[in-house]
Amino acid sequence: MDANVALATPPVIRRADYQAPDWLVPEIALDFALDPALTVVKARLTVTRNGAHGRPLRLDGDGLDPVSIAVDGEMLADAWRMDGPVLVIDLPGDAHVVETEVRLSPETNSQLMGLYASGGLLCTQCEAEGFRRITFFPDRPDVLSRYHVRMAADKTRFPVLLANGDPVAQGDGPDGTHWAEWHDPFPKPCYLFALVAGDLAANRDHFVTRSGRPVDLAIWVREADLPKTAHAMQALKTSMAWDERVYGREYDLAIFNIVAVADFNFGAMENKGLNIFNSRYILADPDTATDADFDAIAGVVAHEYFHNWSGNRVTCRDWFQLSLKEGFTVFRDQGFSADQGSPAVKRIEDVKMLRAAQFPEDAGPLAHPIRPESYIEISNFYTATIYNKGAEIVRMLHTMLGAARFRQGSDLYFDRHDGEAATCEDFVAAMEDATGEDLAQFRLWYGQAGTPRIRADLEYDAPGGRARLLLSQLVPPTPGQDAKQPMPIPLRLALLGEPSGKEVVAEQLVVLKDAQAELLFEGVAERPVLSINRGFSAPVVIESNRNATDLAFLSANDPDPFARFEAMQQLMLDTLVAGVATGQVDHAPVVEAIAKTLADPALDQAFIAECVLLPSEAFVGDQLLVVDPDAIALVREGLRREIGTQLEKAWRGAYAGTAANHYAYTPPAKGARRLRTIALGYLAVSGAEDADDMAWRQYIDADNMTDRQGALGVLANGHAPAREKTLADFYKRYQADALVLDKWFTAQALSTRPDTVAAVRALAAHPDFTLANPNRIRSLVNAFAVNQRAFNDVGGDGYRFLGEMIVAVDQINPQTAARLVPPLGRWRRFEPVRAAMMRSELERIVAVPDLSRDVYEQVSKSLV
Ligand code: 0A1
Ligand code: ZN
Repeated sequence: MDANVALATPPVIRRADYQAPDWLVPEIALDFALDPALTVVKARLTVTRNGAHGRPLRLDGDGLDPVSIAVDGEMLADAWRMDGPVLVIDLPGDAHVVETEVRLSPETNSQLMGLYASGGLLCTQCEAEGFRRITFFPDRPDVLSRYHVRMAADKTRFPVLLANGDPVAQGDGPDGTHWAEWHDPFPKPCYLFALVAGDLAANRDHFVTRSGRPVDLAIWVREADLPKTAHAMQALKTSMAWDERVYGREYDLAIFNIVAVADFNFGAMENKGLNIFNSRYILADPDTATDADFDAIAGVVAHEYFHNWSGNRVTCRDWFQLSLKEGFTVFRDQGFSADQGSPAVKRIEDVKMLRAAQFPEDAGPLAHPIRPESYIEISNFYTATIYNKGAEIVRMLHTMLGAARFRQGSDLYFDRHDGEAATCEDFVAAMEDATGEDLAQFRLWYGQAGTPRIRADLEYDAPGGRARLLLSQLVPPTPGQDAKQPMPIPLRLALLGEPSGKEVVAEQLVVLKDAQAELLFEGVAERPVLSINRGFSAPVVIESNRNATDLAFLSANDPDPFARFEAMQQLMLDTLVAGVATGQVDHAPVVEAIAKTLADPALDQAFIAECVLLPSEAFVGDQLLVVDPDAIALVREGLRREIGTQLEKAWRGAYAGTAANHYAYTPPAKGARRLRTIALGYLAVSGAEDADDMAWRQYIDADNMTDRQGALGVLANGHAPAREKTLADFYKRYQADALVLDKWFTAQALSTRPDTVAAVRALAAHPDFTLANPNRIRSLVNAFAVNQRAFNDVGGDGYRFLGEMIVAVDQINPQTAARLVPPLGRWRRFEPVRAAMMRSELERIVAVPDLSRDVYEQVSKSLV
């Protein structure tokens, strides 16, 4: 058995082994005879030898059988061979034309990589390595080609035929078919190739670039969904203008198409001139999409659009450089979203996301630097570390250089590498060359994994009017990296005088470069309180000697909104952690701080809403050496109840003050809706008799999905008769709308009720549940796995359920299955009984024969 496992162990790809491609492909012509059951793909590659070597041409394939192969017009009989899935051809000269033909079956492609069928459409997904499932090709991002695409299909079933670039010709063919030709003038790596065929309708619009070039915009959806595309279109136009203004980047083709598909592994894909989206990031109207959905749509539309420069015009040399395009593009979309609404609230949301998804990754068995050293399956590296920590690292450059110099750096990067496949090193070098800043030590951020812990202790000598700040940093060990070097940590900090609330030391940017540092401040006339890592200037954990009084003071007085939120979070966290450790919870400081925040007329409701929420059970667990989910739930629930009961009047006031009026998608109206449901949640835990009734009224009277889903979420946690009534009504109303039905599954999967595991098992057998649709899997299974109580149910059935799902989904869609593994991978952090159950679930999975590389990598690494 061990020998078999060793034999079957998939190869490890290493960054250090990078070699330039042996052969380049400057031109490719593709010809598709499209049919869901049997599609014929003919490819014509112009290949040129790259450098002086005698090596053969190696073309990647995955599940492909060559039907025919020709070189320079001659059919080859024996000058080719298969090396596993790779087609190897010996070529005598330095330039040749290679033609291949393969057959595909899109309708049975359940992995959703390559060419596949979704709801009657045919579409492609090629990033990272899906193009090799369509045709034989050197499937690596540093081979850039000009694409000519011809496709033919049945005209009735597939009236719309789209590919990258510009349409150049179209016409009718035999037997009810028609055809179209597209040409993309920009050389691109094959992961950016796309085509779509189907019965689609377009929301069309228009944009004129700042240099006066007209661009036709179209969002393609099923005809019935057209009314739900207005928000995405608005976001597209706004992001095009934003990228011109903030980064000086203009769009470069005459057409920009977006297509929405129902079955999609990730969020969306930036194929050149033809973005393909998971429909959940396009379709929205107030009745079916929440405020969070609207925000996410704008963010993802912007993200994919911004990739046209950060990803497409300048692409990645190899997949180890993935964060070059993803981290930078997330930073860009975060800036865009911040500019559309409240920058402070956006920053809070981004940091919460980082803490929920990336910090645990950085602290667990799958930790990796933003530029990894090795992988088994690259799809597993589309992680919160590559994306969100990657964005934080770009943000630190922005903070240290300042906006103007950062812009000089990004201009130089785009100019220097336009049309090239670049590296993270190229990005840092451009920042350095444009600004003269020495970024030698900063490069450590690209190679070292783990979240740095910063110790910050402030001492005050009152008679001398002196304050001394002792700073130190520790980058914890991570798999394969035992010893770490100190990194530059940019900390925006100030000292606030207590009680005046004035800055006794004005804000400054301190870059902690060494393991330890000491800062002295003179002339400090008032007791100072430390405000540090303002705006979350570095993605680190801060530990300090600030007590509950200091934190409460900051939560009421810090002029930096993020720091103010953060002080409240830290106060809550300290209270909860102490509660778990001692069994005693001192509610008063938290209750009082929340009361003050609720009553502060200077604060907007969206910001208040963020401040008054307790940190999640998962985040509390992340602070502890040994996680006991029952203890955490008990203490947190107790604190929630106190906040609800003691502040009942304030919550009623907040609820009344945010009473539903006519729906508008504006920052104040969004803030009101958010605070309203939070107030309802506190009233519900306080045991207020009318809370269930209020929730039902909110649900039934709502003129928007935010209020409706909010009320459903509150009711889902309880046992009131209104719960079943609401769930049944929701199902009946939205049964036909897959994206809304996902919310029905999620509301139940997130319930804090003790019977949730059984309920989720029953939902997995519901006729509307399917493993064929990734959104539906995520709505139930991924949601369940973040539900700390149900997933960690002490009987162990939550772990078993997830294990069963991983194995079942792996047969259909390995990428989606692999994304279910990390919650089990956290086993080491749990108390021994649960740790043993989680571990044995992973062992059961790894013993399953024919596991995908995707799941194998995640499970085997989680067991080490
Ligand atoms: N580049 C895309 C993410 C993406 C990656 C892989 C995919 O394959 C299923 C799909 C999308 C982005 O950052 O938006
Ligand atoms: Zn991206």
